[in-house]
Amino acid sequence: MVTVSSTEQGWSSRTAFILASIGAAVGLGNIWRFPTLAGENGGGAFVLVYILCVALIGMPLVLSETLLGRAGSRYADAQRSVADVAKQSGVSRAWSIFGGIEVLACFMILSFYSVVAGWVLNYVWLSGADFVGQLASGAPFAGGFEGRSQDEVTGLMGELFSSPGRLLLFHALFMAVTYLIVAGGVHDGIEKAAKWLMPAFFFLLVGITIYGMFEGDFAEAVIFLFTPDFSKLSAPVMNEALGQAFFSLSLGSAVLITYGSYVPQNVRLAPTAVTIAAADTLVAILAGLMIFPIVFSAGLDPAAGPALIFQSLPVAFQAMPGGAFIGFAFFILIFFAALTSSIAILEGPTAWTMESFGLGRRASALLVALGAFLIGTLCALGYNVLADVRPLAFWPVFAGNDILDSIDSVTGKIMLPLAGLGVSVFVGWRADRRLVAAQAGLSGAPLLLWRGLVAWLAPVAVFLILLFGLFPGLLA
Ligand code: ALA
Repeated sequence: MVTVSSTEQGWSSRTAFILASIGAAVGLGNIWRFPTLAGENGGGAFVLVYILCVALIGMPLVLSETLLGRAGSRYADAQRSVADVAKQSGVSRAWSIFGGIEVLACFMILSFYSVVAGWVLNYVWLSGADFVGQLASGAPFAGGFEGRSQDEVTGLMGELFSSPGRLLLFHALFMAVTYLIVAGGVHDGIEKAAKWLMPAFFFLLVGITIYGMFEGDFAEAVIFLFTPDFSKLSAPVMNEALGQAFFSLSLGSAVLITYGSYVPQNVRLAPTAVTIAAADTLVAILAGLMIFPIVFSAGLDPAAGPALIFQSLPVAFQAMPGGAFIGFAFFILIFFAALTSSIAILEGPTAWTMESFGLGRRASALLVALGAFLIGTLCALGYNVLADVRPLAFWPVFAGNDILDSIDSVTGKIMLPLAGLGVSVFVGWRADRRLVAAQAGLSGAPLLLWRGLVAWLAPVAVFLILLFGLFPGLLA
């Protein structure tokens, strides 16, 4: 048996843990998925349900998962951490099945995450070449993609999707960078990357949001994001919001348990969990406030779906002063966010592989990265040679999904909430109460409140939302 955490260095400080965890949380989920879903589901109503899901279910579960990781910190992998806590609590180790679901979900997410991050890299490349070209021609403040028609700019995404080689090249490149960082270890790889990338990310985020305030239609964006239209709410929309909260906070996906296992015992986990959840939500809202002013000022459709940031925004950047530079900075920002998340998503299954097969970090990370790359390849081919494939055609709510969307839906709408359900029941009802309270660092009313949310609200809400979200016919 290889005891991973005994052979690994943990985080060097509380700040390092917070930065790495915020890095894990803040990613494509915030910048790509959140604005897309908010745009498709009517804006304010979705945002409200999302915030409630984060505050009442997500935040308490962030604490539950990190404490499970630390309490079972003889192991870094999620499955064995849960088994260890079950053992310490004198209950069946079968509860570790939920840790196992988390590891599997994490692996599946990595496969498509890297494909979408590859699209981002493609746009970093295109917008970078565009900006350098403008710079060379002595017009550094020109709009983006000058000299190309609007159709040509929106067509860039179609060009990418119809080219398996290009999709796979950037998918491979992104996975390779992720691998190199994770292979460097917790301290010298993951922590160092977070310390550089997160401040750069925040700088770019605030900078572009301020730019949007002056150059975009900020007022309309605020109305869109904060005026709820409750007629837009339905069980599938609530399932979508809950799944998004899980995805964005990296819940139910082994990440927080594994990152929690590297936390020193003297760090108080409760305030840390609040910081992580609050920062992640703030970034999602800021991302909305960064993107929608630009979308509205260009008269574009906020419900454009997944193409919103890849097709709509480059068109908007065309007409904006300094658009070439802002476009380039925007895609770099998404790249940084995606990278700190993919590192965490690779780390979860890597810890499991190290433990399960007694392999070293580099070999384990390589195995996981290669496996996810292959599944990701199918996702990428789902836009061209496998475009007709609908893996979940038998299931009405997922019937129209292509390969990438199918994996995204199965993980985001089923596996993550299911694992979260298991974790909430385990921490709320089965794990040793004193152990849990001591790890959480809570007592008195805050402990009661947290316990109530984890033991009662989370299981009931997650169960109902899963049931009616997946089988909306039950409500009819
Ligand atoms: N939590 C990561 C994100 O939001 C997966 O992108």
